[in-house]
Amino acid sequence: MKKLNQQEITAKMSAIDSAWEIKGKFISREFVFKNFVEAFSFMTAVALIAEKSAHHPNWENVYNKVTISLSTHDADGITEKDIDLATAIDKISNRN
Ligand code: H2B
Repeated sequence: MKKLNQQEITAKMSAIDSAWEIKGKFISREFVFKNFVEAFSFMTAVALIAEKSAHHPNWENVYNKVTISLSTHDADGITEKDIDLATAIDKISNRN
């Protein structure tokens, strides 16, 4: 999977939620939920998709907040796989 250049990243980011930000080699977004159970159930849904697509998030959970950072380790940067996972994550977060 080929690493996207800055211009490609900017173009592809117009298709995902505007809350995603470029942070170095990652695209990153914070999600805020009502409580820990809501946050963790979101993480469970994301985990299943990540495992299915063999592409996994870096993330942090503090009570009702989940911060997700996506990057492709194998490419040492942001690829189409990160955009695809971000798209799937946005869909999950819009379910409730
Ligand atoms: N996740 C992420 N975020 N980047 C990768 O390069 C990556 C991964 N590689 N999950 C996958 C696993 C690879 O190691 C396996 C063999 O598919």
